[in-house]
Amino acid sequence: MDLSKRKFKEDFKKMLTEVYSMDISESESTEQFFTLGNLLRSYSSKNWSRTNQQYIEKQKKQAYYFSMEFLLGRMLKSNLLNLGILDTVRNGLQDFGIDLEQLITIEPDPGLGNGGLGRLAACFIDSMATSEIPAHGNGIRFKYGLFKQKFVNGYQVELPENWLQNGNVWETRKMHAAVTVRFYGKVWLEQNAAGVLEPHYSDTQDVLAVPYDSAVIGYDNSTVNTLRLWSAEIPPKDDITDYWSYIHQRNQIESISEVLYPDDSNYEGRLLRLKQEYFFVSAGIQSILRHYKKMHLHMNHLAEKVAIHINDTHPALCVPELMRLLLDEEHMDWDHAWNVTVNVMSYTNHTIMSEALEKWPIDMIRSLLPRIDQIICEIDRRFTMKMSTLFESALVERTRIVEGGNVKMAHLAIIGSHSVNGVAQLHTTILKEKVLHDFFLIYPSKFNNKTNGIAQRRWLMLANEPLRDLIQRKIGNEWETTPTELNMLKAFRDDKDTLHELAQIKQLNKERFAEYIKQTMNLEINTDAIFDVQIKRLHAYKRQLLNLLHILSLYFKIKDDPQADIQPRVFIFGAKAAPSYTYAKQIIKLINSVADLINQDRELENKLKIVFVENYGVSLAEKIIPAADVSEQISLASKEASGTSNMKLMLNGAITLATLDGANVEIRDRVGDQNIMIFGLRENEVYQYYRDGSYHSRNYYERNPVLHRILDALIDGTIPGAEAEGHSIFDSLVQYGDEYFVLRDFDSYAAVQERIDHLYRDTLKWQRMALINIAGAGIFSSDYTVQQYASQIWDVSSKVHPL
Ligand code: 7GP
Repeated sequence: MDLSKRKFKEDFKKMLTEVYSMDISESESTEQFFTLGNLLRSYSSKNWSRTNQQYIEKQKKQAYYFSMEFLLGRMLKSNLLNLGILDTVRNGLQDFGIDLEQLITIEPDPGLGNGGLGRLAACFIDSMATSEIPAHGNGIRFKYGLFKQKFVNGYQVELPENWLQNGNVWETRKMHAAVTVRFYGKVWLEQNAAGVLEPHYSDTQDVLAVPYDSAVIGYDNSTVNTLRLWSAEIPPKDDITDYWSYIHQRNQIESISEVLYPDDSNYEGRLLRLKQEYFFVSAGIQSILRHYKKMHLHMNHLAEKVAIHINDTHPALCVPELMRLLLDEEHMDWDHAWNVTVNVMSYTNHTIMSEALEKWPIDMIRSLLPRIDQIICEIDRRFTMKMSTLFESALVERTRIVEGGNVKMAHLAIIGSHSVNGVAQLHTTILKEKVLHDFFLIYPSKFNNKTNGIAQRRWLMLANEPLRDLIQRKIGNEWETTPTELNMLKAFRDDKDTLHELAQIKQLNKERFAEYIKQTMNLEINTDAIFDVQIKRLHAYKRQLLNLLHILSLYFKIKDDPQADIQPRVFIFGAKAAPSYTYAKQIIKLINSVADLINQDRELENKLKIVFVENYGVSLAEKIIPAADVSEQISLASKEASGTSNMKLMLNGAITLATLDGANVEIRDRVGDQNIMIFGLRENEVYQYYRDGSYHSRNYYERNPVLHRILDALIDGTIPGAEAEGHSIFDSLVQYGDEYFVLRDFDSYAAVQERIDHLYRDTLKWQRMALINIAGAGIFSSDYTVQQYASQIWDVSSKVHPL
């Protein structure tokens, strides 16, 4: 938008007076933040209503991204950037003596997600608006986001994250768009006067779903889409007879949107979770149909105007819920309703971890959602009947929805969708050949790949302004909207000045991060050291443990020979563990104890440090990633569906140290073997071990003296404070088979780490690799990913043609 500094300053002063009756000199950061937030809302409001109007007028097909999680991060700077007024506002505020960087910290970091899946959803909505795709987010307005992590004595402690405490400046409550969601009760079918079977309900518990809408502002265009998050409330009543039972009921209802479940890649079959899933699914679909009806088209044409995306299985009840509405409210017959439903729905799988696959006890569904239960059973009956004529019975049994008293949500999502996609090439191949092979035999054409992506606006333009400036000076700014243009940077691969500048920028970012760590953790880190970063959820398959064992090997090397020629390192970890995931929490404690051991040792000063940041989330990622030299992507091959921190780190010039897992494979293809550090078992070797059962981790402990010594350190008191954890982790690796092949991959990991140690010494060579990584990262922009979803899955328009 066009905005002069003068106009902005006038607007800001006026808004401050209107809202707070204050002068700038009287105002504090909080008032200033809310004033700016309100101002941005007013700047984008016209485009927001115009975008909606246009969608209606042109009868545009719209996509709705249903996701339990949207891990947005702070929105102030991102909105300023997308509106094109970041510098104007920064300068205007400066004239008032207000520092924008300080102001942004007033905004809480909305942690409405666990990890990759939720952050992907946030990158996607940004990219959808930027690519002018008519698509919106639909989710839950959790009162409490993902817990706040604290370390007490090295242990993870979880505290509530009350992000809404001071209100959310970006949202608008839309009472007129509220809908009712029904739980429990009895349902029966009765013929009406016209002879049509109609469902009747009694004794239901009704919940009012109230939407809170936020603007999703496109970058450098006039598109403003909507993120709609639902909040659960008690429906208004004017006949309250028992006050206390009313309060009780109210609390029970409000608990539905109270708190995000903190499990990542893990399934817990709790009733409240099922309520949450149905709640936002039913509310979302009801509101979509309400909107659709404004176009006065027959329901048979729904799929021509509406696409609904099921982000992992959490919203899989979309399938029976749309069926319910089409059958019961719109009186369609089953076959037509089913045809519409399948054409509307599409589904993404985000993990192959079997513990993440949702299965709900059919009895739980029957009591909570009696009509949905009937519909699921009927879908299942028809599926098995039809498939029995085409496939062997064992395959039909394996693929049916209701089995062993459980509803398999992935099966429901696959059967009820026209498209099923994985999130990286390797992941999709594994789905087709292994995890979902039976379904691939039944529906080969449903399967497709959409490799994940990241929003380069947040992860480069905002997080790393010095790098952004350098890129702009070298190749202009075409890449901001056509990210593969970053390729042009390759022309500078041998340009010493550019490479030196790159090195300087990295150094600056490292110094900034070091300063932050000094302030927040009271820890000094050597900025000449290699900053070696592993930031992601704590999960055994991601193998933070492998990283830690290698750190211990360096520790012993230096202790044995204080003069050892080792490049100084700072190992940076950020990771939350699910509160019920004991093993992951033990690993956190162990890392913290090793950190204490190393960080307090004078002999290691400036050579080795561990920084385990508390409460890792989007805002911390924005500080860490620009400062990273090495990007640890070391999951056991076949286990990480894609990964997205690998893309963010690469875009910021870190060198990837990786197994050939998830999207690492595509990163390797992009930058070439010379510019990435690959190690470890390949996916087919892992499966070979599974088949022949020939991996015996104990042999590695017994036969590899380096490993032997490191593993003994876990149990012989070398690491004070973590004796119990050390024993338990030792046992998991040596005694109980080492499920994720940590010991098997150790040597190959350590060897590559040593190569990194040498490579880093040659600054030009290192920065040349960094430059090639930055140049190659464009293809991993979520702009391209959503453009492919738009054209290949949703069939909705988008501005730029897909690659
Ligand atoms: C994650 C995957 O672990 C990660 O590899 C991928 O990059 C990301 O999704 C986005 O596709 N999965 C989750 O965050 C998750 O909770 C369980 O999966 C359903």
